[in-house]
Amino acid sequence: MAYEPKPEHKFTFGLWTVGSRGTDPFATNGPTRGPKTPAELVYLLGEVGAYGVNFHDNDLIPIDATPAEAESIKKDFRKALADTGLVVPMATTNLFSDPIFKDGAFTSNDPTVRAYAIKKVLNAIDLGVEFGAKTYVFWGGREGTETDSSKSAVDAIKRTREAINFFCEYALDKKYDLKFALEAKPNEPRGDIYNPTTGHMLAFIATLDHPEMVGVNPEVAHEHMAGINFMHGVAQAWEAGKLFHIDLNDQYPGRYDQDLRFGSRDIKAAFYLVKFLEDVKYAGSRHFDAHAYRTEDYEGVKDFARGCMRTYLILKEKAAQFNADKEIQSILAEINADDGSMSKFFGKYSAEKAAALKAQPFDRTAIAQRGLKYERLDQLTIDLLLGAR
Ligand code: GCO
Ligand code: MN
Ligand code: MN
Repeated sequence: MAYEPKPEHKFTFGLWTVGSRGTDPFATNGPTRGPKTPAELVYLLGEVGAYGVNFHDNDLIPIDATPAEAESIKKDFRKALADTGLVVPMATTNLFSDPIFKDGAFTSNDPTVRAYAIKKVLNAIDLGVEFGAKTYVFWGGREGTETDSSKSAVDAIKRTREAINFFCEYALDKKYDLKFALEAKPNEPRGDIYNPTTGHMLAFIATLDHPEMVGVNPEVAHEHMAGINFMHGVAQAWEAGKLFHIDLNDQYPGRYDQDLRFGSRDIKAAFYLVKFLEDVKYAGSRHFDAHAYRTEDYEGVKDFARGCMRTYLILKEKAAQFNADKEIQSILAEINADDGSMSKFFGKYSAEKAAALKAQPFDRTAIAQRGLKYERLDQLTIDLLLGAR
């Protein structure tokens, strides 16, 4: 079967993604789909061919479950994993749904909220590790403000740093094989969220006690909400050795957080992203953090999940076609041509090099007049994506 998802593609979904009941962001418009248990969602994911399932602590175990209830849910979930062969590569904590987090978790002004948040994460890490998670995500959905009269933006960063440092030490102390991935988002559900982009997160990670344990989990929609080029941020994270996880979905800029099926909005951006991930041989999960339209029943949820994976695989094929296309490659070879005559000026600084470079004449006008064929190159890419090539 063409474009069939296989375990080696590492396609994963969150319990909260296929489990989304179609509640829309306007709270008066409630669910359009009935609830499913975590085990039922694992069977659904098994049916569509996913490789793994991720969860927030409370996707699996409700926040007010008794220990006996928790054990019985875990037992059913474990059985569903064994029956389907699905794995749990990533886990995370819900630090945003309960009203206690109305003004943040790690960044709350209230020390009891901050302490409760840290305790909740410690338990959630144990739960994730119990099911084999190797990546632990932090998304600070409520770590922000509506009014900047309320909080110190510097304390917010310091408190987040202290919390992440604490969790790194906890994982080391417990000898967990775990790394952390920080997920940025500019806004929603808060008016503004601290560390709003992947770039902010990368800078923040460099200030941690164990930066080697911490990377990023960039999400398509979040960077599109910020109006920036997602693939560029992913590439920067990759180059820094920090691309620990990725959240794939889609989003129109300037709208509320839409979580659309991967590749359903900006096919070209999705193509460059898939091409990048495949070209560099990114080995991590391809996690779809999206949900089906509110119009769908659970058959539509399966259509949604299958669509995410199918589009990824089609774009992967297009990327291979791009790399094999003689005309595209000859333009790329031409625009990347290097006769070596400038090599003596690059690389490590020396006084001689600087002096030689200052003495070198450059014909600015002639260089600037050269056409770069990017129009042709882009149209070839469009032809290829539209199936006309
Ligand atoms: C969102 C986020 C979340 C996180 C999830 C895992 O916009 O709501 O993307 O879905 O990814 O909480 O950390
Ligand atoms: Mn999101
Ligand atoms: Mn996400």
